[in-house]
Amino acid sequence: MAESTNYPELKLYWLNNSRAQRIVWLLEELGLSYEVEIFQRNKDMFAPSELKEVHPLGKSPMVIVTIPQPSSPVKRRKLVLAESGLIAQYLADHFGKHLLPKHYCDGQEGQPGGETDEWIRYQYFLHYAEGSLHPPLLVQLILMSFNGKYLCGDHLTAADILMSYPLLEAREKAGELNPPKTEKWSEKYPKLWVYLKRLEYEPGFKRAEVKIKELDARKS
Ligand SMILES: N[C@@H](CCC(=O)N[C@@H](CS)C(=O)NCC(=O)O)C(=O)O
Repeated sequence: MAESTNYPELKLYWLNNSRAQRIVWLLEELGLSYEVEIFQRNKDMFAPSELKEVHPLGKSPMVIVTIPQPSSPVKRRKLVLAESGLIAQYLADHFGKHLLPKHYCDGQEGQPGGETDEWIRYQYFLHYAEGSLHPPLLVQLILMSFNGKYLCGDHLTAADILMSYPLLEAREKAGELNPPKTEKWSEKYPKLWVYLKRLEYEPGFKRAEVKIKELDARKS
């Protein structure tokens, strides 16, 4: 991110072993500089109550965006973003146009029904990642219904980043419950298997893995 003092400052409230991992990926993917405040889960696995001081939801991820507003009397606007979907949407809208599919078909800008299929898929997955359960079978069926490399076509979008966490976790859990089961995953969900491998090869994903290891090693 630009070093200019007129540029928004970003702070991620990160909890170990949590959905906040994918926001690390998103921030790395966008090449933004950001501060991280680290929270460790309590023994009961809940988040420490201090997170409620950031936002009443008290869960991670949360992001605070501080935007300089030199002409206003307050000088700075502070936005507290909770819910992964909102965070992903806000960051991609403002800092990551390359992570957005084309919004409207040519000549149909702003018209209901003028949206591209990719845009509708994008919106769907942004909401689906948290709004519904995400059984691997359903995602496998969705992936089989088109030939793109990613959920919304041939390019990575913020929707892939949001969906990565529940899907990778489901694959890991399948292995934990019954180790040979992950092998079966590749046969049972071949498209999903290839898709997840593709996500894991993304340079931004790899950068996020390094960053998450570093955050895990740091004490709050
Ligand atoms: N729908 C929220 C869910 C946030 C959430 O449940 N975060 C979990 C971590 S994966 C958490 O903070 N758990 C600790 C707690 O519930 O105390 C989102 O997508 O951001």
